[in-house]
Amino acid sequence: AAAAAAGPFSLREVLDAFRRCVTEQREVLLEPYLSGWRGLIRFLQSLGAVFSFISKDVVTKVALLEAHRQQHPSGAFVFPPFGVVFFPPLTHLTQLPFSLSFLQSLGAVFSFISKDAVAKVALLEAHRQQHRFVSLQSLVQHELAAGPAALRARPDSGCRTVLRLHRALRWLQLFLEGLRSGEPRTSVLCTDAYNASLAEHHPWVVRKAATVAFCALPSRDAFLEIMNVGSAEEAVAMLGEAIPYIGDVYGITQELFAEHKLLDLP
Ligand code: 1Q0
Repeated sequence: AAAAAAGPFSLREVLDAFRRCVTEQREVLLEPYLSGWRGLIRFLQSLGAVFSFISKDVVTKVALLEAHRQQHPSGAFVFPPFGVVFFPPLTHLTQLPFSLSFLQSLGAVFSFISKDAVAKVALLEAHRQQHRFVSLQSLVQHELAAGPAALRARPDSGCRTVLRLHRALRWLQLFLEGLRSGEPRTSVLCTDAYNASLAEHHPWVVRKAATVAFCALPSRDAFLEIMNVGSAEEAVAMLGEAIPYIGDVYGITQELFAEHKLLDLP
């Protein structure tokens, strides 16, 4: 597990983890479930790192330009490339810091999402070790034993935490299906997947922030490359293999939570 935690993201690892999840008795094993999530989080962290790398670079350039500007206070400076890519359109040097803070806030959104996922995985890992839960079913059974009211009142229950990841897993399934379908605009794929899954559970401000951040996602080709499984064709083939396993884990969890009326845990 320690070795698996290092190194770059690989879709194969995530696929293997979700494949190991479901037993013949249709139980969802917690250990591979959490490893699958750890693999996904690594991917998300690398996105956050890209943004913070870019914004650090821009910070030094802004400082340099700011020094120039102060030396020549009257000089208007046109920056078409930034103006095209970022809002607000940049036509004057004094606007540069605003574009920069936009870039930094994108990085912040991605690191916010990954911090939330990291915290949830860590909480579940602690529950798993403390009670030696093997499966999701045993976790649910154990927490329900105290009664549904007590479970609903707990902000740190394993069940409500799994439910958050479960909804995000649906997003992942839809997003990966979209990538496989060939649609080149990842921001559209991601937004559609989000609107059909997580969005209804998030407050307005989170929905807006997420939707803006999605516009900055890498291209489809870049995604297929980041998967680290070879050519674009091989990546698409592996997606075809991975999606049913993720769908299976999602479906079993959905049924389990519906059966115990846990789908709306606060
Ligand atoms: C690829 C781009 C990643 C986009 C991730 C999409 C998810 C958007 C999430 C929106 C913001 C969520 C911020 C947290 C809000 C929490 O309040 C919320 C509720 O929790 P609570 O405790 O307050 O009730 N938390 C959640 O809803 C959980 C969200 C977890 C999101 C985990 C997303 C993991 C994504 C991994 C990246 C996988 C990309 C795989 C692509 C593979 C192809 C190379």
